[in-house]
Amino acid sequence: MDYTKLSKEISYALRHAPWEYELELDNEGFVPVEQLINAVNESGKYDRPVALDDLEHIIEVSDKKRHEIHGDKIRALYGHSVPMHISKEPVIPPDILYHGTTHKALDAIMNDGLKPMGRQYVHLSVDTETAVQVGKRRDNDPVILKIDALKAYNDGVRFYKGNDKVILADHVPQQYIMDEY
Ligand code: HQG
Repeated sequence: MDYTKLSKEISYALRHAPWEYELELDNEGFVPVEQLINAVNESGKYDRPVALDDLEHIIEVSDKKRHEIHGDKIRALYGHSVPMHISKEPVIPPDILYHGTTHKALDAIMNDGLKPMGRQYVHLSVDTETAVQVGKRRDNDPVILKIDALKAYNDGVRFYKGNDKVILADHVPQQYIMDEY
């Protein structure tokens, strides 16, 4: 079983294109696990049928907690771009959060703040290691921005739970982007 391929396909289905799998997300992004498994198995692109154990295995061994099984349902914890709004649990952020990005995006970010771009939320990291990992997807030497998160929260910016390393926000105005770490 190619678990990387399966994890990517699940993320694609649950974050970006549930309709391609005839899935309907509820307002927190959940779908019945059984429906997801059946949909993935229809393509027959794995060396054997995908089972619940495989999804549990991916969640357990992954370096990032991308998905969550709750009862008989599964969801992506962050990363959504679907048109329907996925509601996330509000949280009070820590004092400081980080965001790893590219040198290319820096001027625009310093002008407009952090915007969700193609996704529903801005993705922030709880530590610099995670931010570096995020930034390295697009820039070998990423820019790590330091966010004055608690101040932003106290001024009315809303934050939400992603996973233990990722916190989401609607928009982070540029005055809360303190400096490069
Ligand atoms: C940038 C992955 C111009 C932003 C990661 C980022 C994460 C702006 C890009 C998760 C901007 C959006 C999300 C502005 C922000 N002008 N560019 N005003 N504001 N940007 O992929 O945070 O492995 O949508 O800096 O690890 O990179 O898939 O967001 O570079 O946790 O599980 O616009 O996805 O997780 O890119 O990544 P993305 P992201 P997975």
